[in-house]
Amino acid sequence: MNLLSIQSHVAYGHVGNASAVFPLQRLGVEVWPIHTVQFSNHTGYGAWRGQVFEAGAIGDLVEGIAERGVLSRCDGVLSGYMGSADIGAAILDAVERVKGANANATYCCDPVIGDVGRGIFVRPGIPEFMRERAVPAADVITPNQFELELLSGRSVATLEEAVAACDLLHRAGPAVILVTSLHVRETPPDSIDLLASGPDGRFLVRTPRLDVALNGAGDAIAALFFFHVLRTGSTRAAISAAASSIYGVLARTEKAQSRELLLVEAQEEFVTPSRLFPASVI
Ligand code: PXL
Repeated sequence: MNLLSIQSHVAYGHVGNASAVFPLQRLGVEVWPIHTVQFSNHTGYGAWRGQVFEAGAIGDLVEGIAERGVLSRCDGVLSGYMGSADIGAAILDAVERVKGANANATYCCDPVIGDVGRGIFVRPGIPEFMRERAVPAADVITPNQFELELLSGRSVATLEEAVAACDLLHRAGPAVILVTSLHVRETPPDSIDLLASGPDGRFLVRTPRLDVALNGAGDAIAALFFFHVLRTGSTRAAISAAASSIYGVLARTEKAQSRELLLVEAQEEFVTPSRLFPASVI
């Protein structure tokens, strides 16, 4: 499997491509990473250095890959943190280009906008871009609860409301949706839910809530979920595999009290998760 992964990169730690690329490689994927920004570290630290790349740099790299004659072998595009709406437009151009070369290629958009604790952490214009352009162009999306509410324009306090918000987004385009970090009325206080909705049905995975304050887990789970959707064609198998792997990594990270995901140390979790969480039908 060959995947183009267009997202942020950090030198230290694990968010964006620094969170998505290695798990995919560990699972045997040839990843073609293109970085939208290169920062010293993730923005959750409050301070960082580095650059947001010009939108033109993305098209340039895609052009260079096309010149190698391999674009038709690209099975999918994964995008995450965009940096600017211009970069978003360049990503959608890349998706169009890949789909032009391989009609079976799939686009997974992780609509990175913010989360419940921090609010919106991307530049102005990105939330609108995600809602109006990126989500309609995507085959798979992986919003967290905060992003699901923002994209659907609905509040999500119950499972039924989460499903209704997903249905609204399905109508906008994507056939497969994974909602991460979901905590609704039905979720016990010591748990966290993942909800997936696709052509084969709607599925829930509930895992214990871990005491970790981290960035980048969403980027890894989007990559894992996309991989397993492509590999199995089953939303149910994909949510269970992705949730089990990420839980294993987070459990190790919690145990070590690490501020960064222990992706490398816990890499076996991508291949054989220590604990399997089956998905239930809802
Ligand atoms: O995990 C999302 C993310 C991606 N990229 C960068 C970030 C963050 C979250 O903090 O800072 C650069």
